[in-house]
Amino acid sequence: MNKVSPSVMCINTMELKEKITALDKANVDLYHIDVMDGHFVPNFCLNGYIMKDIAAISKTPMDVHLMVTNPTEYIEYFAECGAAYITMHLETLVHPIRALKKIRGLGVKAGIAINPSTGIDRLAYMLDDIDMVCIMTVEPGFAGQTLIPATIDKITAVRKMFTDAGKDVEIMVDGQVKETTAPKLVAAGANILVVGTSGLFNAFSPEEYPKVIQFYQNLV
Ligand code: S6P
Ligand code: MG
Repeated sequence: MNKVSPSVMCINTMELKEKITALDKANVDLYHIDVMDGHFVPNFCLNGYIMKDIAAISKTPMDVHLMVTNPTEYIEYFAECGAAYITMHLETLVHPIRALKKIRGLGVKAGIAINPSTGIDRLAYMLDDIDMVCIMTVEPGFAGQTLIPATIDKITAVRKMFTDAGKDVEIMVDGQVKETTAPKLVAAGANILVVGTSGLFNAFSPEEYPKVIQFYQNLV
């Protein structure tokens, strides 16, 4: 069964409580917390305050997607805010293995995100240290973009790299995950689906969440 991680940046802040309540009722697996610094990506976004607000009303674990230039400086902070996964961009890391070990050392799952134009070769040297690879299917920074088709083969290649080495890994996909793209992404090897404007909030009403979340969870 796949995990579904609704992207919290796509929720109108004024509707946060009602949307989280509806999503919890629909049995979502995670909440996806996008953190942006206005430097690695040209936008600003969520932070630890909203994680604490969510944790006050929900037991659903959160995955933190750090789109910041210096992610290693914030590992303890987001662990303390309750992250179940902390994901850093490979493009920002000079010493990724050290950073991944630091995340795991805090009892948090360690993730690496890769931009659409970034190759996967470096991953081969850190297979033992990665719990999750986040394949960006759009350039990071904004919701509402169009999936870049070449990223789908990258999912297959990452899955094969870990399987060939006899290693387990979770593969997250982030960017225009919706009813028509999700089947291809899961078939390619993804098992965590970040759903935002296209696949959830702009497409379905809260009454429809249980049905659509189940659809994504059951894709094979
Ligand atoms: C984008 C961010 C994502 C978006 C998500 C939105 O940089 O990392 O998590 O929130 O992709 O989904 P959609 O359906 O609007 O592309
Ligand atoms: Mg994201």
